[in-house]
Amino acid sequence: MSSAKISRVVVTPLAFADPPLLNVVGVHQPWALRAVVEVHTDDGVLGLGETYGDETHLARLEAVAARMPGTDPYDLNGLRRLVAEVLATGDGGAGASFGGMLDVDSASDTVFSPFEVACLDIQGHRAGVPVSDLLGGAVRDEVPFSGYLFYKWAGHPGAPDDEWGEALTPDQVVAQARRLVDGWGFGSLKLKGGVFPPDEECAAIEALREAFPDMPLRLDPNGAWTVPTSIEVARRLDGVLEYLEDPTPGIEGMAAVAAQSPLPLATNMCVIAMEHLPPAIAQDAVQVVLSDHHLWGGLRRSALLGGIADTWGLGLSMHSNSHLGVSLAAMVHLAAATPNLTYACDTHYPWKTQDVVEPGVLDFVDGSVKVPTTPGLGVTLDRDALGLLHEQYLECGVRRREDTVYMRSIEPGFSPRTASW
Ligand code: GKR
Ligand code: MG
Repeated sequence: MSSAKISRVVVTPLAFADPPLLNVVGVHQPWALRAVVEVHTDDGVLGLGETYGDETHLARLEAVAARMPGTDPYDLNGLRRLVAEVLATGDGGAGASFGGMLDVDSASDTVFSPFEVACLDIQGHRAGVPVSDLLGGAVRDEVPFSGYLFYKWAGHPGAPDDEWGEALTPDQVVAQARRLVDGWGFGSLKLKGGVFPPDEECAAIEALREAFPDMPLRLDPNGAWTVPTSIEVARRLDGVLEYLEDPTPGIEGMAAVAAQSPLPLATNMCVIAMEHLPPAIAQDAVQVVLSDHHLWGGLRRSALLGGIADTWGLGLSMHSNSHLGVSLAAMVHLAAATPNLTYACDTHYPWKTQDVVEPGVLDFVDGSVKVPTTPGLGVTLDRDALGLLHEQYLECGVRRREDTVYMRSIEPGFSPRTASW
């Protein structure tokens, strides 16, 4: 037992402007939702966490937050039990779904995660050490990220064009890549596919290869293709991609592709919880797993995933969703302290124009973020920005991520393209 007790927990839902980024299930809404969790202790320490902001998730976060005062910020096993107890009595259904693409059977990992991160932030502040030290120590001083390319419209329908402009053709994708490489220094690139027929997306990758001869490249159609199409693409892009991410849905489908693919397959869709690892490993369905502390139950469980991946000879990369600086800080500490996380991590960070942490700490230099060495996560909440993004949440009317619903408001006949090419 430590001497500190949790005195107060505040969950603040936030909305920040998001461009019309296209994917297999539709298009990003004008507002992306997140929630920032503040855990305060009776000795005046504040810990931060960040997670999804969908309303079902928020209700669960609130229910846990209400039960945390009086508990010990070092007792993470107790926190896990508390989350399980609260979820067992809740009425929001057992599972969790975010954006129509990521579905998990149990919400306990996603609900636990931001509180665990906040408790680790507290522990770091009290001990005077960075969170990476609590995870075993940083094995790298900076964490490389990949530039995340999206097909996109010039602007949201009815709104002025955004600063990125349209990206629907291979040339426009290359122009977007130049902007990401020139502005942030990224040394690898990932294209979000599943938007156009595979031949067009392969052409975009080939155009990127020509424009950036030495750049590691990835393509992720979020399960848009059948098994035969996936094998065809893998053969076409052999020697061009460092890995092909989720070409087809499901562990069995991925195993059928992997059996004939010259390229390694990666996933953040068919292996997204511990229970998916045994069947995926048994079938050799994937060669690279994308970790994500928001989904896998926090930083310590994600570190455990790193150990499992290492034991079974799986590569390890990191997944991202639209996020703010508290999440980025946690991702950086985790990646720094995970020796076998050797692929550049994904991040949506360049796509946002607003943040809730004070600037400076998480700047990208040569595509990497320096691991903060100050106590805890190393980031400070900007209270004015938090207030503004909360006001935006109250005003915007978006209460859950619904890429398909939004797309149908623009193209009424739209259907998600899962396994459709
Ligand atoms: O932001 O549209 C998006 C992405 O497609 C995201 O939702 C995915 O979860 O980035 C993710 C991925 O790698 O699949
Ligand atoms: Mg993916």
